Amino acid sequence: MLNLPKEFILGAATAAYQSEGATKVDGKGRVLWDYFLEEQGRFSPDPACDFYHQYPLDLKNCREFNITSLRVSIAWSRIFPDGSGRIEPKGVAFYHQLFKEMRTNGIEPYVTLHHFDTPEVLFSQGDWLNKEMIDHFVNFAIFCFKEFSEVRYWITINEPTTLAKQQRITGTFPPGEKFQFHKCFQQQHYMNVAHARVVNKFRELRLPGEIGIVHAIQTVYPYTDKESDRTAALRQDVLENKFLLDGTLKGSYSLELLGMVDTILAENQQERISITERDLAELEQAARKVDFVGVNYYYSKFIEAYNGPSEFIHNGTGTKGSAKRKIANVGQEVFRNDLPMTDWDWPIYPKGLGDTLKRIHNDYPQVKAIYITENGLGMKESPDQSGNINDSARIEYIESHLKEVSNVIKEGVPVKGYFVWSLQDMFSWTNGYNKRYGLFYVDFVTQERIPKQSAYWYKELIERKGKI
Ligand code: BGP
Repeated sequence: MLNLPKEFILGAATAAYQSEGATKVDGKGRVLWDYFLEEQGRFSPDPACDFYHQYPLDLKNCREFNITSLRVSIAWSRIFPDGSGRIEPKGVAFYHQLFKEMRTNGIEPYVTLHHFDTPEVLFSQGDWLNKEMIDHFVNFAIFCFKEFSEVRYWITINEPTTLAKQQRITGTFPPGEKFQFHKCFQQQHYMNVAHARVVNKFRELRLPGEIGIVHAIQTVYPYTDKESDRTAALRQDVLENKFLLDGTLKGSYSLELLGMVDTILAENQQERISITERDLAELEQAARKVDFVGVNYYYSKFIEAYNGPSEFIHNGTGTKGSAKRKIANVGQEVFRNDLPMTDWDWPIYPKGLGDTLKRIHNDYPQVKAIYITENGLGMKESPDQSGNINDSARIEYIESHLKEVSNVIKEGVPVKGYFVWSLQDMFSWTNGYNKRYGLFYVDFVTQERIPKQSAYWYKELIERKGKI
């Protein structure tokens, strides 16, 4: 039995590069992924689910299925093809049309400014490791704030942890670097500063609306109670979560935290990162001014001490049991046999979401509102003989995570909404097209949409105001 507050928002989420397709039309500039995917040759971001042309259909589906809040992102390189300077009017016009169509269908846009899609020109200049990227990002953000007055909810950056980790540690995001801990932390810091500068500008310009950031949080637990496992879990948490959470929600890094960062760097023979007084002042100011934090949660990690060489094998095909995740002088992930696992080796553990929400509330009490901005289950799916998609596992997944949300709300944690990832099937950055998350099935050849069983369930949940 689910019992969410009646004003609780139940929405869905998308991201530009994964859904729009149309990467070469209407003057769109290239992004970091274009070359990386071309070189890999595994799959193409075109046509994805062709949201660029099919959005009226997707928004109509939202309306018919009671979804009145939708997360979308603005592709930076549709507006500024080179990341800065020249503006592409067709890109600007597209987002005006999109927001207009959303309003016509009674849908509130929650808009992300950076969802993994740095323009190629800026990527080639160092991406988030080049401090000038921050200036360009602030300019892009200010342009969007002033231009798109249709938007009331802004998200600065999606999942800084995923970007930093997958670009610099696991090698699964472009440029594909591995175990560059110094770069990972430096990039995290610069993204914290970029987020802070955008928030501070937003307030300085006295713009209407609300602004926040979206963090992916994989809740980290020690595999056993041994001290060595507890230390490993703490380090993993610093690497993935705490440095970003403290930087954006507390607005400072404690000496203890910086000490742990230095230890991880020193033990991996890498230099310390640079942080200026001015950066810290920006962080401190922004943490007081942020309106909400978004939490993307998919799975938790159980970490055991590990001192061998770093080894990371990405399961990007859905071949269960093929992943390895070991980080030297940090820890290795243990896959527990007692927990259900997705085909991509992500343990399903709803309690991790509840624990993370409580942690945010306890450690960052000034956070006024939390949204689950992504949560969902990736599966290999196809219609059955009668053309239906029975995704009861997804319903179970969503329901069990929403139960955790409902429990922590009763304990006083200010969770205001939940956005299922994803509205429709789309392309997954490192897994391509066979990892489907949508409430709506997409035939990527014909672009036909079919509501899955989960879409009907979600519709009813919204109709019954979170009580089912
Ligand atoms: C988050 C991203 C999304 C989406 C989701 C699912 O990290 O914000 O863009 O991709 O994860 O991940 P994946 O596609 O790797 O299964």
